[in-house]
Amino acid sequence: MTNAEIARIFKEIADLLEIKGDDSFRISSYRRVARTIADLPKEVKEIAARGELEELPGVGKGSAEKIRVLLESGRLPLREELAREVPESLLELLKIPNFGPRKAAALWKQRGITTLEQLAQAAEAGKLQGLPGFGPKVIQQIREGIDFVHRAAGRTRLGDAWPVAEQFRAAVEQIEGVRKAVTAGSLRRGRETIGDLDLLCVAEEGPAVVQRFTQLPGVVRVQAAGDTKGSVVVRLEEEQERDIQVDLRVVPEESFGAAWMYFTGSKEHNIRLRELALKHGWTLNEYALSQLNSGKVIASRTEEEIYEKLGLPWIPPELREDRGETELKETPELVELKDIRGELHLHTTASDGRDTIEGMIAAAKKRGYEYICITDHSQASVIANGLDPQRMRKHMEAVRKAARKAKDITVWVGAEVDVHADGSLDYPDDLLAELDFVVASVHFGLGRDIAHNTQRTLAAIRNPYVNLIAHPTGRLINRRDAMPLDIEALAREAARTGTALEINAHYYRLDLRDQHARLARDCGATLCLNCDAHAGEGFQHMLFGVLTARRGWVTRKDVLNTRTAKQVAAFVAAKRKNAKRPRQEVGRA
Ligand code: DGT
Ligand code: CA
Ligand code: CA
Ligand code: ZN
Repeated sequence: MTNAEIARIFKEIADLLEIKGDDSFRISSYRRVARTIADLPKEVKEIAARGELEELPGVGKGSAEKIRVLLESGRLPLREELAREVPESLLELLKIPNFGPRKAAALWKQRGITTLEQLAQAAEAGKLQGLPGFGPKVIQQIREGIDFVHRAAGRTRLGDAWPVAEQFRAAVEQIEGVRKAVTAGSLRRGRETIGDLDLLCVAEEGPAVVQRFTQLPGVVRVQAAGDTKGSVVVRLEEEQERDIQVDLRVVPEESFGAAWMYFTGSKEHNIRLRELALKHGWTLNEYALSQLNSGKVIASRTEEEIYEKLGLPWIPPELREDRGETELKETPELVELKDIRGELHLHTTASDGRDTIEGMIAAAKKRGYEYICITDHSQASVIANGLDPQRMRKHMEAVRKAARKAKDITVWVGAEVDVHADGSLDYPDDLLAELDFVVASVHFGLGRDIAHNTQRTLAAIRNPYVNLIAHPTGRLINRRDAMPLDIEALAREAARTGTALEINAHYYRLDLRDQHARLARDCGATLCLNCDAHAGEGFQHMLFGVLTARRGWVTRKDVLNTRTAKQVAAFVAAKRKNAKRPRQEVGRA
């Protein structure tokens, strides 16, 4: 069982208990366990094997026992018992915006409604009238909400949400009377997927601004329009039809810092800060940090002031997840977009890219990069038009020729070489030795068990010519799960051998993900951020890689491609010095 599956079961238990009307303390303890497990950088299975489940935050004796039962049998008696007491289809209803377990309970107990379809029919037929808490406005919201559920199933990838957020932020800033507009919520924290978009603006006339907001181009439906907040639904211009909700809050200048902090979240981070405030006899909300008794304001205008009063440095939004950031003594120097000097994993028309060697060099120069390494696919990637050794050698000449012509940029030639199921590489060592930089990737057979997957990648890391493991887990967000891997073992070996691990910056991948990147860094591994660009525009995704790295507490010095070309060459040379001579001789004979 994967962590995600276990977390889902705990969340469902909490929801079913709440619908049933159980004890609220019990409900929130199940929710806590679900969150802990969902965020774990390691496999629950391993933690259980070491007998360390109870060391996890929020996991007590009872929860630990339930996790063990789940791991052993794949089933949980409590979950099945609840399914006999409460119709499971009610869980579907909870996907409707502003619709919680209590409303679900009312529909079920008082109207016998148990599915989304029944609810849709009842709402259409006017059969919800007279139900307490279901006034005409709520019923209308539910009707629209069901529609929304159908088109917004799941969360939106960061890279799909980002341009919409920026478009709306800029449009809000243009509304008369608005002094500034910023993004907040999970988008500002750089999460890999986004539930809804949160915007905040400073203006005196709230209602007028909200009115204009609900009329902006791109809005397909208005969910709510109040004096200081509005909520609309926007259609994403994607090949996949999808809607996303955009929330706007209007605040006065003097509450801006407090509001930005509050609506940036995360909820868990906010709770920590409120605990800190309480210790001083203060309270913290979206308006201000103030005295509990007198209500006297202590700080409210900027985030910096509020953190300072709480005895904290300013905490970058990417860290605000209650993962130890409130223990920080100073703001860490996390990697920034401007620190990135080049990329070491990209493609051209020689394999499956859409731009030529010269085209990619020009795009990299336009971005201000000091160096790039062109890494087309090896032969095993047949669908990606991978190159056999002969074609690769010709391609190497072409790149070297282009490199000599290129001005103000260092151009290396490498390859993205497949790692076979047995851990061997798709090119012989003598060919690898001719390349400037070698990227190794697992593209096929990701479904094997953790031990096999880990051994396979470890073997690649141990090859003296391999400099980077690309998209280590192979996941595709919302499409394909990560392959099970012992990230800690890989990171230790990567650190020992001088091999970099990628944070693939493409927003479909973001692999290593935030928590894995943090673990890798803690093990001393060097990370490398690459867009895996298949065309010149591909370089624009670097921002998402940087956000992911920052969420993993990664600093500039942890990242290979923040270093100079000379330093990158030295990184490669240092590993090659350890190349096993005899093996090389055999390869060349
Ligand atoms: P999302 O939209 O699911 O990707 O995640 P967020 O973090 O953007 O969550 P959202 O949109 O529900 O709320 C935005 C922020 O507002 C959230 O990060 C923290 C704050 N917030 C919302 N509800 C609560 C709450 O009940 N308590 C506290 N302390 N903060 C809240
Ligand atoms: Ca949000
Ligand atoms: Ca929201
Ligand atoms: Zn690639």
